[in-house]
Amino acid sequence: MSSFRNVLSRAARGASAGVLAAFAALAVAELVAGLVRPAAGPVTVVGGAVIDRTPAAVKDFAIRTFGENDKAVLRLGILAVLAVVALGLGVLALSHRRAGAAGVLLFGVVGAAAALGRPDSAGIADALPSVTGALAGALALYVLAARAVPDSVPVPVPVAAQAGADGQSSGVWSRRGSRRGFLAAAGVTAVAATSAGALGRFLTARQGRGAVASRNSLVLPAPASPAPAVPAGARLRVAGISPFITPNSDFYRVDTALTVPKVDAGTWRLHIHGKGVARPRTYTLDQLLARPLIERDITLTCVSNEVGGPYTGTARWLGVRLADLLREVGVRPPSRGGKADQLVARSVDGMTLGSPVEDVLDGRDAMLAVGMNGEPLPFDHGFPVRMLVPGLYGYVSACKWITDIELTTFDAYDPYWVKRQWARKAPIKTQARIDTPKPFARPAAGTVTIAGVAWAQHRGITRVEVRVDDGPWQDADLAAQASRDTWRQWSHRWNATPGGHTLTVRATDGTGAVQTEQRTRTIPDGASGRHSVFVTVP
Ligand SMILES: Nc1nc2c(c(=O)[nH]1)N[C@H]1C(S)=C(S)[C@@H](COP(=O)(O)O)O[C@H]1N2
Ligand SMILES: [Mo]
Repeated sequence: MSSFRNVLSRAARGASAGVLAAFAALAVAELVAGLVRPAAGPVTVVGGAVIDRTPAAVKDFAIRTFGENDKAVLRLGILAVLAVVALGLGVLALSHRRAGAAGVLLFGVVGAAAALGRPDSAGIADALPSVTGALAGALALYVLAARAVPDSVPVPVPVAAQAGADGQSSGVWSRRGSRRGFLAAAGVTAVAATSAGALGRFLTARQGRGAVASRNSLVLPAPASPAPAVPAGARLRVAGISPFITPNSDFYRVDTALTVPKVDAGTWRLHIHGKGVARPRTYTLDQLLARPLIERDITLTCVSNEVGGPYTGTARWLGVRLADLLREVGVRPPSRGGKADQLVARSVDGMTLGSPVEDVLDGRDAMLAVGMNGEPLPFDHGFPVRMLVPGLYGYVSACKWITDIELTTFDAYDPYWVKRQWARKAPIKTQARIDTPKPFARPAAGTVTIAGVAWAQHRGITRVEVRVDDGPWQDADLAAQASRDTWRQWSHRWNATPGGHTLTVRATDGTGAVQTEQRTRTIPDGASGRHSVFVTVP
């Protein structure tokens, strides 16, 4: 019994040595990342590598299931895997100290490889956080494992070697094997690691301060071309309907960035170059802001949005007309002999998104946006500058933290998502969504208002119809259309009768095409099908 307990406490000490060593490794890595480049931290780079290698279907599942928490879930997953491996390495280190320490170093190699393989890697220095972290972790494990050897297997040391100055023996057992020795070493490791981690966080926060200050001091100029007034009838007064303008704090966020890029507006640059660019040019933010700005209400939609899903929103965007910049550097549309048919936008974190040059130059309000709903772009939404092309899903148009525009061809280059099973071209599909009643709601019998939004950006919405169960399609009341690039609210009064009912909606776009009934997945170019909500009238 007592030997069983000994084995248990031995294993527990091994395991805690492993976990502490892993903690020390991550903390030191965090500190070094704070000094070198926060985005080069091991959890961030490994997470980024995992995101890039995740099959499209799994990624889509993650976005669907965890929504905006997808990144937190990934981080927790990585930490959980690390914790389990650390437990194992700690127990291993009790009997094989070198092997345990080597195991920790191996993780450093994985982290370093991930860091150097990131598209935004700043070179060899990016390996430093992982390497130094692993060295610290290996050392910690080596030292802790030595002290974790339980009392029942004492290490005999010649008495003379431990004799004090007065010749008195201080004991026959080495302190290495004592429980107190282990606890002391563990305590020192924990305190040192916590301090290193805290200092790392502080340094990281400080690095972002310049960007935060540059955003706080940014004064957006008034638009030369203000947004057309939203017609009074564009906003329906129905409880539970999506507001016409989505507040920034509620605006969906979809991207691959594990740490949101904090770009300093003062040092930000946009480089435009590539095929058919007669005069390649680099712009500063001040140069963009000095140009006439346009202001437009535009609904942005994510290709990962399922039928009835939440990844769509409307904002009042302020920005530079992209077509003007492209013409200035000599770009012509393919239909007028231009050499490039694809515009590849690249972000500071190495994301690439490709849009058809023809669409960008066809007169629509494609822009490099600097403002969102009256304030500079929030960091989450691409500060200082992002691209928007009305009518195209975000992944083929809406590059956040943009820093480079390259004119090329669809034949010559596949951007990030296209390399991962998504379509090269992806105009937004016509969709109508029921916002109220909610699925499985229990509205009282009598008049119930069914309402929601419908979108078919750049084609516009001309009709929305609602059907109850297998009944006839009935015209919903349409709110006034603000523009064909925005969604349109609709509502329908229904005389609800007791029982279970399926409510279905469909929209017709400006070309007269009725939203298809055909259900498709989000991959490769957006979900189609009609939104239904089941309710029970008690
Ligand atoms: N740099 C960068 N830009 C990006 C992405 C990204 O992952 N990285 N995701 C795109 C996708 S898929 C969409 S739907 C929109 C979402 O923009 P939002 O997060 O501001 O709503 O950004 C686009 N721009
Ligand atoms: Mo998206």
